[in-house]
Amino acid sequence: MITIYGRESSSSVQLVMWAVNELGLAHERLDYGHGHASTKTGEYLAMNPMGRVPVLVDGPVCMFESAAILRYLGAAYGGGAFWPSDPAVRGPLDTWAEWAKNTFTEAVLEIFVYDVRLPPDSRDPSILERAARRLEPLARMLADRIGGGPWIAGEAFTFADIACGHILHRYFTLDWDRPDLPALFDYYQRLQGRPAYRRHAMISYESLRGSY
Ligand SMILES: N[C@@H](CCC(=O)N[C@@H](CS)C(=O)NCC(=O)O)C(=O)O
Repeated sequence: MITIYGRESSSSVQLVMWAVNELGLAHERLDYGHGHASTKTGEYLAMNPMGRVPVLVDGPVCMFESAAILRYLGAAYGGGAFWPSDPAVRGPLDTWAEWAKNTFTEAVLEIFVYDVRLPPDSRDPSILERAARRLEPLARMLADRIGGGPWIAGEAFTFADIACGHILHRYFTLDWDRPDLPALFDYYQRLQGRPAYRRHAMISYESLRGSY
């Protein structure tokens, strides 16, 4: 049985929860992090010295960093198309997975912090303008990569779709001046055809409003 520690409102937890459910793995999720059980206890810090969510425990395996957890799940349970065994196939997909987590998601989260986390009276519109200028070309890159898809790899749904897609609910629901990118919007619509995406990656962030 896999245990995931982390609140479902965290985008990093959503990435892991979507993956676990997409792969049909038996698991439980325990509410830890902002507004829930503390991640600063000695017991939790022994699992993740960063004191962040998520943590995944699978028998003797204990991990943090959602992107690493996704790769672990792919290697351990993915098989077939989801986690291609050929490095020449997996490597280029992993490029997009890495880029999505470290570059694209970080840029979306900059707008998330502005639009959701900051109390309205401490928002400086120039921060939003700068964040939008950073995100727009990245969104174009992702739209160009997806093209007609249907998925990042083409016909096969893979771990790279989880890395790229988990943050799109926020990308498309935050209040900012999004560029018109039909390929990206169509991809987001296709993702919504996957029950695990709808249930685990389209979570309300209302409980986080004004929480900075
Ligand atoms: N790079 C880490 C980021 C972890 C992280 O910053 N998690 C946030 C939520 S997305 C967190 O723990 N926030 C504090 C809290 O919930 O107590 C990962 O992908 O796992």
